Amino acid sequence: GVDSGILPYGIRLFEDCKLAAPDRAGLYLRPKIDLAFAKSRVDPIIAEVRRDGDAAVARFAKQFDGATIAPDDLIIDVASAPWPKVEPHVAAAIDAAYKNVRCFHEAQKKTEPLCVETMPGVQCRRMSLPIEKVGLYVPGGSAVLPSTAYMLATPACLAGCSEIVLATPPRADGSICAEVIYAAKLAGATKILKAGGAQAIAAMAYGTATCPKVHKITGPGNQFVTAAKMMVQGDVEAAVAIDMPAGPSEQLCIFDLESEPAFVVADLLSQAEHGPDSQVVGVLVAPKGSDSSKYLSQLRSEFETQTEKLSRKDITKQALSKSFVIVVESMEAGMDFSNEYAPEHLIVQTADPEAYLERVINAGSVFLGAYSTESCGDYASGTNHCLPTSGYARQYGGVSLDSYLKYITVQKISPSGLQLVGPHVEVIAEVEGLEAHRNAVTIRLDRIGRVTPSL
Ligand code: HSO
Ligand code: ZN
Repeated sequence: GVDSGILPYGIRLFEDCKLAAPDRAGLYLRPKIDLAFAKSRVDPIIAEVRRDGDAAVARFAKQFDGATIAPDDLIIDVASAPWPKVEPHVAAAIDAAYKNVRCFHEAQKKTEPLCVETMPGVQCRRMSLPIEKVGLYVPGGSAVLPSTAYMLATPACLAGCSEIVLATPPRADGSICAEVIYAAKLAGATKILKAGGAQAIAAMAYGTATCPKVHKITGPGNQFVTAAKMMVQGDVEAAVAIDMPAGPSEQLCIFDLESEPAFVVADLLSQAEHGPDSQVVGVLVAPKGSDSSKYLSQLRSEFETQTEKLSRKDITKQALSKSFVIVVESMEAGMDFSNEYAPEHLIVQTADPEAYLERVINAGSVFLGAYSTESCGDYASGTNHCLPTSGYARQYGGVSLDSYLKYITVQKISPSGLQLVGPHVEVIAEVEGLEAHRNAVTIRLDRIGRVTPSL
């Protein structure tokens, strides 16, 4: 790769046609995160919460958040809590966003339960049931995220979960941000746990005197939250599921020499500002023989003018120093690169983006066209913003209604159905040497008779 210094803030620049395969493969990797270190830090926290329950959670609130909270005051019962004071225009915006998110997730309900007759008299069904108790993690830290509260709670509530515990770190005065409480109440969370980090994950996974034990934990978080989620998922005593491992936010934006440079840069910066470990990737489609140098210098000046105005410019610049732009010769090559990288967000800012949708293999969420900015998906268009990062878009989709459902199967076999399927069961049971299995069929067929006599 070449570091030509054309782009600012240490954003690297590569030309696809000049990359050796191993170097290109290196670009598919994310900035390294030391999860082993995170695990070594969270292990004792989880152990302490298991041992001391609420008292430990309160101690960690003091230690990590600087908040003094009594052990019996860690939970807010959302239904009986008053509506918090939120500025009217903020409440109106959250209401509108919630309405769209609810509308899109409600449409994910499958109206018809699945029912198939595999043989006459052999009926197989599948139905969905809510996971009874779920835990949602809403990060605090450098930004307050009411949007994550409604992104997680809305599908949980629509799915019909009866206990929806939303954990979020308290502020130093022990309080929870009013907008987060507002969003939690609007979207149907039942409890707010005033705790963050590994201690929140442990409290929800094992339960404490005040925090109900949940069966699944969803939501993003820093490396310690992620490590804790992975630890409790691996503990059979917790018997808890998680949505997916989460890493820093990321975005891959495909654009060409006709794309508006100001829009491209604005989108990339919107993800870079999330955190110092965020990574953004620009993929510039410039056919062989075209001159991209003028376009790249426009990108440069957009990066400079837009970044310097940001209040989070320090965080943003750190993320940009881990980011890069790659010039490819065709849209196909751009899509191939994106599929290998498997971005959390894929933005396609070229003409006729719809034509390339069918080429998407790996991406968490796709944004088509110059006006489908990622911020809309992050907040208000209706899609969920809890999405697979770190290349997990290869095997996971984002949070959806399904995240809070489990599918169970049902069957009903009539006597004539048993006459059809039973003889096959007898044979396979015999192959497996499981006589009692075979007997369970034989005892019945001996009673009702066989259609075709057994051999
Ligand atoms: N882009 C984030 C979600 C978010 N953005 C929350 C703003 N607030 C997910 O990667
Ligand atoms: Zn975002």
